[in-house]
Amino acid sequence: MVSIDSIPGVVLGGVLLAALVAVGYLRRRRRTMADGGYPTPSERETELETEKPFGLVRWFTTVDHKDIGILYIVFGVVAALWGGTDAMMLRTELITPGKTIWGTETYNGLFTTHGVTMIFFFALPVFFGIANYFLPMLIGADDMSFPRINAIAFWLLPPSLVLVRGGLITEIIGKLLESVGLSALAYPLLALTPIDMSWTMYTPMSSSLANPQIDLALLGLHLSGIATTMGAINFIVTIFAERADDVEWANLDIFSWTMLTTSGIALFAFPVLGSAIIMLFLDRNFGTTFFALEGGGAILWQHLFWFWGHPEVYILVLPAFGLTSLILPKFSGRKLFGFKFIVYSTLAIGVLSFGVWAHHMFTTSVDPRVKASFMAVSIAIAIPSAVKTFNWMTTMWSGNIRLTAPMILIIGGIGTFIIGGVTGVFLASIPVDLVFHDTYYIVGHFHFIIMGIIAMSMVAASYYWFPILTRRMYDQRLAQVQAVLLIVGVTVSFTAMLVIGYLGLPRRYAYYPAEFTLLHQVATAGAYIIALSVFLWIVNFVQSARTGPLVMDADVWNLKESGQFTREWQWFERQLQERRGFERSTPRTPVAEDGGSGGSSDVGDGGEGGGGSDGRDD
Ligand code: HEM
Ligand SMILES: [Cu+2]
Repeated sequence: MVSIDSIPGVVLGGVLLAALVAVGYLRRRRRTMADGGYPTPSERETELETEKPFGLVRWFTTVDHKDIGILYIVFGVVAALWGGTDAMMLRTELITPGKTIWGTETYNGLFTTHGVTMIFFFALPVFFGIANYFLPMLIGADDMSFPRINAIAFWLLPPSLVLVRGGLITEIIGKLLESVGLSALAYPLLALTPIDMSWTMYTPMSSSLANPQIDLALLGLHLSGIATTMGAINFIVTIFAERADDVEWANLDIFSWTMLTTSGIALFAFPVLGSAIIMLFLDRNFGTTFFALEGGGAILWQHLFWFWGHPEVYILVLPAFGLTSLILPKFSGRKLFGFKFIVYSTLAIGVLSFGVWAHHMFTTSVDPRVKASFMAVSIAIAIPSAVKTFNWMTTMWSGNIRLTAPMILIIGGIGTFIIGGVTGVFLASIPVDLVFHDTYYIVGHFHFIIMGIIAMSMVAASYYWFPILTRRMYDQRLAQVQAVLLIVGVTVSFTAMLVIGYLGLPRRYAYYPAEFTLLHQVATAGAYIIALSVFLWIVNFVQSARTGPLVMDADVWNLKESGQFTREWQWFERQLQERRGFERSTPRTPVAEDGGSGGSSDVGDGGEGGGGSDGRDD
């Protein structure tokens, strides 16, 4: 055994010193970074070219809202690809009625991890990322109110994703250990298999399954809930406290309004889920009886879960509404019609969303008179949603519509939202729900919203703000093709599911009667089209971010014409001007950051007239 005395003092001293130097170095680097507090005048001057640490250190230590926004978005996209792989595996299994590739156990694991990953780690993080990047700019703030909490909230997510999805990873590590003869170490790892209780985690199944991975997943979900709550508080405080002097409530932009409402809902919903998860954890491990028969029973879990679960769907869809309301007018050449009513309807949805949870429990033993009131509120919530839809249509009415990729996606999103919403109104009606409950109709319904307006508005935003994010332009033709493919894929896949459900096939089964084969194959074909479009989006995004034509004129979308050149674009214009000024006085070497050839065109042609519309042909 090596004892501490046997290590030479010089070595210990050296290690200690190296550690101190590293800490000091990091601290010195950090001092020059915006910490969102109160910058000194000299810091304010260098705001645009703030020095940041390089490489990984920068990304691990950043507290800048734009960097954190990008981290969130990248994380969300990675999670979506992982959850999307699950979806593709599910759909592939369903190509034939019997066993195609995966058996029932794997299938059960897949639809659970798919649902959990998409809901917790894709949809919300991406919106939080978009909001982190753009919301401070839209309201004229320097940063979020609590930049460090912002960073912590993000960094809780990767560990929670690993905790939730650990089963697969531990299985691989366990098998590896076993193969080199370390069975003792491998055994506990192999005991963790992917969770298969569905994303709703209904008791008694979730409380009685032996798999210890479920406990880890519960802890992971709890952690992600803490992260979301921290993020929500940050958005609320930022919108209240950091608005520029000329940003009143009356002219607060629509995306910030929806983020404010979403954060408000999250603030009340997530603690309930967090508590329920802890109760379930205690039931599983410490013999409490919250959800046992002699305690609250299985229905208690459903009440608590859906008290979070229904508001959650609005937490996800409100930012999508916000992006729709924000982007649509830009390509309609008109101001958003009925701004005030869109804000009011957002707030109305925020309040009503807490009064509808039991529509997920229409087939349970809940008192029928109680259910009837939930039916009434559920149908009522269609009204504010319809207000928005009609306002969007009116905004487009006799507008000067430009079918750019973001606009195609926004229109597609409105269309899918109408289908998802109308099928939802049917489900809100108790007699109809009794027929459709737990059939593919449900899967079709919520995917029209989730893969429809929610995913489409995200992709639309990625194109719309692409120049700000990368200072380059993407391939617009490819983007239009991608947009159309996404709309076609979603419509084909989930319409087929609505029909399958209408014919009465229950969901969550790996095997099904042969007469559904054709419809299932159509749904799978649609899913492959979606996958293709996602692939094209990634290719276009990554490739254009590296080598796309540089943007010279901040008014990429001709927004000045219709008086909609909003704050984030003005910020972008200042950035471009700064850079050009900077570049004129300091000639750049060819290895400068834009990378050789691209860099020179940045300085060339004296700016204004030339660029901006590179590659813009529609
Ligand atoms: C390519 C896109 C997608 C495809 C093909 C797809 C497909 C599926 C399939 C086949 C199921 C299982 C249905 C069953 O077995 O009963 C499912 C369930 C689910 N999906 Fe997706 N999905 C996609 C995208 C998404 C997205 C983006 C989200 C969320 C933001 C999402 C959330 C869910 C949820 C919550 C469930 C319910 C899981 C359950 O029933 O326990 N999906 N999806
Ligand atoms: Cu609901």
